[in-house]
Amino acid sequence: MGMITVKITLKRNGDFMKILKTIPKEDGFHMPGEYEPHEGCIIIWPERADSWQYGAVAARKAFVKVASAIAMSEKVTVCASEAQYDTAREMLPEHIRVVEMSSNDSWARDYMPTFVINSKGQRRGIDWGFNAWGGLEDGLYFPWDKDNKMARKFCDMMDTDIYDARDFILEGGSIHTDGEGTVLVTENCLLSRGRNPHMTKEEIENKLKSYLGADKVIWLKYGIYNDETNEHVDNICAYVKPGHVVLAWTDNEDDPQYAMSKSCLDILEGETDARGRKITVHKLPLPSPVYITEEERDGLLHMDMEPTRQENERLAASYVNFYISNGAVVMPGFGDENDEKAKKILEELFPDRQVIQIYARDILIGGGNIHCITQQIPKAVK
Ligand code: KQY
Repeated sequence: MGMITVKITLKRNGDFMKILKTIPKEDGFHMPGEYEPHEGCIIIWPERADSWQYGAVAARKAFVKVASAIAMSEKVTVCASEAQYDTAREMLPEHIRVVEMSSNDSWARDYMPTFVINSKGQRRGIDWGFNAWGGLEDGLYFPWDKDNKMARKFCDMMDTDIYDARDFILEGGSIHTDGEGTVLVTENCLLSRGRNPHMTKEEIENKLKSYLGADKVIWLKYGIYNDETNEHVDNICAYVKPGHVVLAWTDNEDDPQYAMSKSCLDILEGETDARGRKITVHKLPLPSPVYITEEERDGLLHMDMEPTRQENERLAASYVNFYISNGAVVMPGFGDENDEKAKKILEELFPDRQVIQIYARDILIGGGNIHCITQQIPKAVK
C-alpha cells in the first residue's frame, strides 16, 4: 500500500498577543480617563487569610456586590485560583465571567494591565513591574511573583498586545489621568525607596508621560494617612471629568489628614492641567477615622509569624476610592454619618450615572477599597 503523507503547516496566528518594546506615546497611544467608555472590568477573587479576615468569607460577599453593581453596565471578568474557582462560580451571578488564574492577592488595580488606546480605537496593555508596594524594602508581602505575571496573562487571554515596562515599578492605584494629557500622582508613593530608587523625579515623570501618553504630571505630596501603599493617589484624589477632581477632605485640623489634604488642595489650586485649564477641586468629606477592631484583627492569619495589622490600627478609609463604570459610580460606604453626604456629592458630579454605595469595611481591612480591586478595560475596536 502506498504511503500518504499529510503535510501540516503550523502558522502563527497574527492576532495573538505581542510583547512590545516600543513606547506607547511614540506609537500614538494614551491612557483614557476612567469615565470614558469601557469594554469591561477585571476583578481578582479574594483568598489569602492574612489579608482577608476569617478566611475572606465577608470579603467575598463584598466583592460579589461590587462585581454585580459593575456588571449592571459592563462585562466583568473575575480571576480566581483553582482552589477558589468553584466558590467564585457559585457566589457570582451567571453573567459574570470567572476564569482560573493564580495570584498572590486580589488587587486588580495595581497589577492587572493599565490599558492605553489610540485614535483608531485600538487597545494595548502596559505590563509594569510589581513588587507588592515596595519589595524587600517596605513591601507588604512576599512573594509577589504570581501577581507580577497577571497583566501579561490577561492580555494573552484577550489577544491584546502589551508593552513591556517591567523595568519600572508602578501600581495602577498610584496614577489617575484625565485622559487629556494630565496625570496625578503622589510623591510619597512614586518617590518611595522601595520602587524605583535608581531614578530621579524627572526620569520618573518622563517615564509616566511616555507610557501613559501624557504631557503633564501633577505631583501631590501626600495621600491618605496610614495608607500602606505609601499613599496611592486613588485614595485621595480622582478625576471626575476633565478639569474637575474630588479630593478627600476633613475640616478637623487636629487630624494628621488635615495637613495632608490641605497640601494637596494648595497644589491643585495653584496648578493648571495639560490643556492649560485651572483645576476645580470638589471636596469629598472623609468618614470619621476607622480603626480595626480586636475581633477583626484576630480574624487575620499572621504572615511570616507577624500580625499583618497593628492593634487598633487606623485604616485608610476614603470615599474617593470609587470605580466609574459605564452606567454607575460604585463607591464605598463605612456605616458613617458622612456616607450619605459623600454619595450626594458624587450624584451631583455624575448626573448621568447611578451612584451605588456598597458597605466596604470588609474590603478596607485588606488595605484598599473598590477602586483598588477593579481595573477597567477601555472600549476599543480591538
Ligand atoms: O491598592 C491598594 N490599596 C492595595 C493595598 C493592598 C495591600 C495588601 N494588604
